[in-house]
Amino acid sequence: MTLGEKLCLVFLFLRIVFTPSSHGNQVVLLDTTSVLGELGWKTYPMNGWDAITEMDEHNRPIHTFQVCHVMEPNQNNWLRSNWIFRQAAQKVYVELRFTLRDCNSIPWVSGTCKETFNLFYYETDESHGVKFKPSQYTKIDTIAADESFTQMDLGDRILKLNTEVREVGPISRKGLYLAFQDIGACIALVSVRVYYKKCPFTLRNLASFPDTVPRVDSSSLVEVRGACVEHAEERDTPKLYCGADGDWLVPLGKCVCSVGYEEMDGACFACRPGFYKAFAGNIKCSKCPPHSFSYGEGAAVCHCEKAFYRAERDPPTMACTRPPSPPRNVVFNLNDTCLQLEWSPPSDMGGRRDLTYNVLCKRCGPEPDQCQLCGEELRFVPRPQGLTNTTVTVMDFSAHANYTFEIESLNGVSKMINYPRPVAAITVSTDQGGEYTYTLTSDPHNPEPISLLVVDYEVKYYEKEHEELSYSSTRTKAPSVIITGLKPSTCYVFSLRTRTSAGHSAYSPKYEYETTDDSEYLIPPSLYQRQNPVSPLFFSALPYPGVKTYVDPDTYEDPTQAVHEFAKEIDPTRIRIERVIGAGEFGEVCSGRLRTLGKREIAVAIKTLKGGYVERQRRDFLREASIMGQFDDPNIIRLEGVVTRSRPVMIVVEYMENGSLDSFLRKHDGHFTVIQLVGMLRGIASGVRYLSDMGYVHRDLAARNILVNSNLVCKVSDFGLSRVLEDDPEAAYTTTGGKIPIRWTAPEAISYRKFSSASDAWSYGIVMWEVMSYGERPYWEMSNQDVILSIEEGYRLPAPMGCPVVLHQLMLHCWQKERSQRPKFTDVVSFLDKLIRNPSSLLFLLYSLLFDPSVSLAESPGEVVDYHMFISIGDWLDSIKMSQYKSSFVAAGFSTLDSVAQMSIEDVRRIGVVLIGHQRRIVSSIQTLRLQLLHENGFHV
Ligand code: ACK
Repeated sequence: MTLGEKLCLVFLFLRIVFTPSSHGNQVVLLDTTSVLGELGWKTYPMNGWDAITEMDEHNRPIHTFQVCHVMEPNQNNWLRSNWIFRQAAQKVYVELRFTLRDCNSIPWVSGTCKETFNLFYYETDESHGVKFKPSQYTKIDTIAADESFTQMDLGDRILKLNTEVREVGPISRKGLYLAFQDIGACIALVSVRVYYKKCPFTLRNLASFPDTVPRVDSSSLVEVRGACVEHAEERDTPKLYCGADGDWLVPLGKCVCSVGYEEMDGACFACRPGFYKAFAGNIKCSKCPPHSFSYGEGAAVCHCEKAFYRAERDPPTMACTRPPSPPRNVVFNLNDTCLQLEWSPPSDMGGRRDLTYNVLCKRCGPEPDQCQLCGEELRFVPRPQGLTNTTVTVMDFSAHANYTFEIESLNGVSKMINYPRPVAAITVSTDQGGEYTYTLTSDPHNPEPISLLVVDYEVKYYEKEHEELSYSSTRTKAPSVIITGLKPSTCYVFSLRTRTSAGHSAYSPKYEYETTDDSEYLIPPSLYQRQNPVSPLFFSALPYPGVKTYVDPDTYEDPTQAVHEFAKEIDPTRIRIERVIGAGEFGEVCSGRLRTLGKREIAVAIKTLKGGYVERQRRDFLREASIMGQFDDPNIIRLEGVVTRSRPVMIVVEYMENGSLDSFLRKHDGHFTVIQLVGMLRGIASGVRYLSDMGYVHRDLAARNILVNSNLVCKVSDFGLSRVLEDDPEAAYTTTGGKIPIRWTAPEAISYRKFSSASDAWSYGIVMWEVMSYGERPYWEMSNQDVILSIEEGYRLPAPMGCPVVLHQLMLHCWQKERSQRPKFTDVVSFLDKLIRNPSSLLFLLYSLLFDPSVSLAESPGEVVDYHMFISIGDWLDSIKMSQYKSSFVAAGFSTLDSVAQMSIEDVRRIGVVLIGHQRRIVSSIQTLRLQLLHENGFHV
């Protein structure tokens, strides 16, 4: 083949539009499409690879390398890059764009023509000039084309460009060379891009995070501390984690704007004149309160206008105030025993409410200037100073004297002025002396209680253990009420208030009452008699109406009795232990056989209690059997029986061939279809639904506590209430003293031990995440403390790779902070059933619709869900981030998913998608769509 022929194969590249594929989180170390001068790459031998540089329409060079010795045998042509400085990279990505010619399309080359080439690298600390030793190079991969091109394609002038990316690393030398080995293919290498990923500089929560290079090991994250932006200060240490793909994850902590600064678009700006901010925090600057001002920028407080003040304890948010004007309308009322002074409040309170009055007494002689302060002889009721009412009574006057009373009004800022305070004065003369008796006047501020008409009573009650977080209440017009539905043996707190024509009274003091199993109970009438005008109420507790519920074995005085109530005793001669499969808290776990009474042999797992146990251990060990024995559900591990009358003590349960779910998934990473995984999740949800219907809260749902049998049926195991947590290696002590598997547990259960089926729902969401990520550790290697913090701040685990959005939405639903908003297990089961019946629904983003129990999809087998009504072409294009083509699709008449599923690549080009990357993305989504429409039941990720 002549050079001319070769070039004819490859010149068409010049027509290729280069779409830059760099992203914010890539640092490019080499990009042949942007090198303006000579590339200077070396070829060995000289006549192997050809470097061909053409100019594009902007007169910029396009460097390509081509080789096409397909007719000659034993080719070994090398092309070596320049030395590439690695900068901060620990691992680099090499993106190659090339075309490879299909050997079938070239006549007479069947023995010699190849369709691959090899990519190599060599790490060195410096450039080696022209020296090149292939033996120093390490092979990265053999590169083949996804799409090779044939003569016909050329005739159509359609060029199939392949893009392949390979990872190289870890690398530790200063730089590296790349080398391309051709062994007889027809290749044109159009561009080579070498880059590494970094988490780019970012601002989050008013903290800046520097460019950070991820760890080489893709499963671990780099923890990065942020620095507060200018005029901001730390609240909780701001942190982000840099993930392997250069994405920032899990924002924790934050900075807040300092005093005098407010947040705007991620920065802190000084408050404008006339505004202030007195506290650090994410609040805005406020306008200065009345009678205050700030001249400069960044004010922490506003200063008071002249003649206005702030008292020592006044907050900076309060208006500036001034002393009050004097009291008005002073009058007196003298009877034969005492003097009563009365006045009206000042017309100007100075803007405050802390008004008091002082009464100053002067006793004067006949001349006005012969006044002196009254001594101790007068009595003031209630007192002379610090009066809050506008009246005072004065007694014990001397006969024939003139008294002047000055009444001054004061408030919190009166101290701030030292000029004479405004007073109101009155002069009183007496003409009679001696001892007086007096009668107490009635206090106008303590009027007789007014009788109001009772409208009804409201009784509020809640379980003492749950504090006041959730309570029930009932109203009654009658002065007694019967409250039903109380749980037996539970302590309740009652409190009562009255509604009168004037509104509600305050709640009465709390009254505690513990229900028994059966008795009716009357609360002693005297209890509420203090709560006038409330008549006594009577309470009557009735037992909880019942479906079958779980019985806590701890309520049995003799735990052995509980075991025998719920578990069969097995004759140990019927058990054959075969091998040890693991270690439990109390002893070994073995597999073996159990001869049933029908003489059949079944596979069982046998948990043993090791010798030398103390009674408490025996009781704890058997507690699990007492619990398990109460359950009968296909998704709960089945108890066959116990051996308690001989040694060793054993618990015999059904055998689960695939062991625990977490290790099973890790062993089979990526092996299952989404539908298979959803099937497992459905089983778990159904098991927990059964438990919650029984009133049992598991408290330790986690993939490690789910067992899997040979049919991939998942069953919930590990029962034992608090004991379970003691024995779980994941459980950590919390500040409240409990031991809790933090990563799996709902926040309210961690912080105040509020365990419920809703906290089980949270854990179930974590199990979903474990399943969809094939046993990845929730929150990776973050510390427990950071997990708690990040949950508190609203962070939730992202969707695992390949996990359909609807499933992640279900997880997020389980991780609602407000526990009443989490889904009920019965709804989870029916939701997952819908997905299983209609695998195509996994594709769509309409979680709320699918979750709605009233929406049923394809109830009868064979009926295919009509999701077309749920999803538009627009939704579909949005979901693959190709929204810009909406109008092109519609204009060309592709308005339903069905019609899109029929489209070919030519159709996609014809409607105006020119960029090759976009064509690829759309076509690949169309292929998925088509697959889903065709194989409703064989859906693979
Ligand atoms: O992950 P695994 O193989 O599954 O290792 C643990 C080990 O015993 C200690 O608990 C396995 N195991 C527990 N119960 C059963 C069971 N019913 N069937 C099979 N394996 C079980 C568990």
